[in-house]
Amino acid sequence: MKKSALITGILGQDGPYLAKFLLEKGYKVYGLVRRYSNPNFDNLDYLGITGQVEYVEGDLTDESSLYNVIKNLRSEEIYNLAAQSFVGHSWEMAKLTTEVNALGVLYLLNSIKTFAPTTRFYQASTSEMFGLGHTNGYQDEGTPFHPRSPYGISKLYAYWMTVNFRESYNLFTSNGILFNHESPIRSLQFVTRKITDGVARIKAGLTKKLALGNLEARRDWGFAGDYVEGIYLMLQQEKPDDYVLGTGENHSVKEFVEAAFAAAGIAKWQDYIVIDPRFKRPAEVPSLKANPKKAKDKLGWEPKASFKELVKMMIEADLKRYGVS
Ligand code: NAP
Ligand code: F7E
Repeated sequence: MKKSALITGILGQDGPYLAKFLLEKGYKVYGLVRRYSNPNFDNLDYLGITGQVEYVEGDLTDESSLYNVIKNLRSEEIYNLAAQSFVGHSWEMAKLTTEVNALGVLYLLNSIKTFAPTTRFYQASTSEMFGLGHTNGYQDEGTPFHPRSPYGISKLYAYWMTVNFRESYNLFTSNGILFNHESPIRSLQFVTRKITDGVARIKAGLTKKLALGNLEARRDWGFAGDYVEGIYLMLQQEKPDDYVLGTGENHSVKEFVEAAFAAAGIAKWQDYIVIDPRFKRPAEVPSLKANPKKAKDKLGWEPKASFKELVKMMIEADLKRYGVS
């Protein structure tokens, strides 16, 4: 019998990479999609797997829809990747962010406890929960949390609920605390893809400027395709636990800009960048840098793509989209 997995957030960035990974392992993959008149399958199309996933309808803000899906499927594994994941919007949409990212996880956990207690559950936790917290400039599983956005706070609730269901009901529930991971199918609102898309548009002669916010923020950027293996491995362990996934090095937004312009063969990036205060945040997370030692030691996981390779991969994909090279 094939193992089956349900992935929420199947239409986002990580959903398609994880689905592809699980399909290659022989899984039957179900993808939760919201009721849309016109769902967007572009990211699954990009990876060539749209027809290989079976889609089920449900919404993280609707508890009964999740009950039904979980009761009907009783899949061996559930990967909860669905979220209002854009930090920048979370101040204006704090209630929605909380309903999806925090309460949605409570609904999923309650459904698993009631209808599928042997199902293994993965929660997409985030380095945004650390916010200002660090241990000598790094963050690991023991670093204190100090979230700086409604997004980070909503994810912290979900993180602790995931821990609490493990401790209270003996369920197999694990958190992956993932640092920023990017790819050619990253949504355009996130800074990396906004930059690589913007640089490609400049190269194609479609625009002359790229407006950004805080260039000094530092992030630990890896490749999403590498991270889904770590996510999978967390659910294959003997016992549930929480793990940090990241590269262990960070770069500023400015360094990403420099690398992206250089990869596209454009000199003097300063001529094209304008600073627009609209893209700055009410409270910033200045620096995130993972210590992924536990994942390496216990899961045997390590990221493969370097920062330079990631930028190159994203720039090449965007240049191709605009028909330039
Ligand atoms: P993403 O591209 O924003 O995808 C999120 C998905 O969630 C979207 O497909 C969206 O569906 C779905 N969704 C939103 N609200 C929903 C609702 N009410 N019910 C059902 N589905 C809903 O995010 P990602 O980059 O793939 O990240 C995956 C997960 O990891 C997220 O939980 C994110 O917060 C977390 N995370 C990401 C990173 C990162 O760097 N990428 C790092 C740490 C943690 P639609 O397509 O219908 O809008
Ligand atoms: O911002 C700065 C911005 O929106 C990165 C999500 O996947 O990773 C992601 O959250 C940095 C911030 O990602 C612009 O202020 C400057 O310091 O790409 P981002 P994020 O906020 O780090 C975490 C781990 C998640 O969990 C989230 O779901 O870049 N920045 N100028 C800008 N950011 C954006 N978006 N746009 C700008 O113009």
